[in-house]
Amino acid sequence: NSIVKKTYGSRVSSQANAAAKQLLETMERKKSNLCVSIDVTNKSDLLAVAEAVGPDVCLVKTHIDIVEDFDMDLVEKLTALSKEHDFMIFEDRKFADIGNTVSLQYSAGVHKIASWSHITNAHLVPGPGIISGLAKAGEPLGRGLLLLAEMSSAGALTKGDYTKACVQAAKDDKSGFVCGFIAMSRVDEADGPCEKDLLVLTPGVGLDVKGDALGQQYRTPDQVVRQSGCDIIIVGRGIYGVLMTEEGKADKVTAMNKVREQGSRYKKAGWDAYLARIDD
Ligand code: 5FU
Repeated sequence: NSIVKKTYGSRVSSQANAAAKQLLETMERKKSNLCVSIDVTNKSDLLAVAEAVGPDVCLVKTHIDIVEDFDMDLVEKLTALSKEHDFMIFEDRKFADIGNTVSLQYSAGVHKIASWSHITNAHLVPGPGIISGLAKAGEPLGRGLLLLAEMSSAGALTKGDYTKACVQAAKDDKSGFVCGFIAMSRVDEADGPCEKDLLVLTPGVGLDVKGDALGQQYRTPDQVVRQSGCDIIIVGRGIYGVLMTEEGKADKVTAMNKVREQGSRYKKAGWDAYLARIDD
């Protein structure tokens, strides 16, 4: 009865959270456990990548505060693409303040994240008040929250008792607003089967390189999904990285074709790893 043996579709009915339910349905329908992380600094590139990989992904992840020409038109266009191509949106905001402050950061300001992002995430450093603060803004809108139980970067302090406390907080959350984790492994089943069905989303995924110059560490979709039991692979530069090269900047059309190719390559690798996991 371990979660890693269940199909994504069979887990839909055990979700208390509307966003998690919709995400698992989308994964099953599109046969995709791929989330693309579009970490580009202008609107047109962000929308172009979302358009190119849209058909292959279940989720698009943003860092909305890095977009230099951000406006609500970007949000409207991204939302339209999410409907057209059937993907959800995850703002990787990594909230980390007291409940009252994060509630405002989530709902107000320039970005009004809660109004358009189906899923967001938070560190548990401030204690469980951060969950209640975010829930105040996100729950009425049917949003979902992921706790950062583990990180992919070298030397991360998210380990041991801290990771365990994140898992416990997710299990203890009665509201159903917490729907999973950012983690490198099946943290919710580290000490045996978990009654609550939670999602594990995992960044630090790459097929061609092992890391970057700033501490990022990559593992393959097979290591992440089959060997470590995570649910969703998050891939950034492995997919859109060509846009950052001189050739990519000079010839956007060829570059976008490469982005599309990498999207379908990672989609297949992620899904093959999942099929192997439920079959193993
Ligand atoms: F929580 C985390 C983490 O532990 N590692 C990460 O890399 C989040 N990330 C994000 O995933 C990071 O902020 C990037 O947006 C993305 C990884 O991008 P990459 O280009 O695939 O390295």
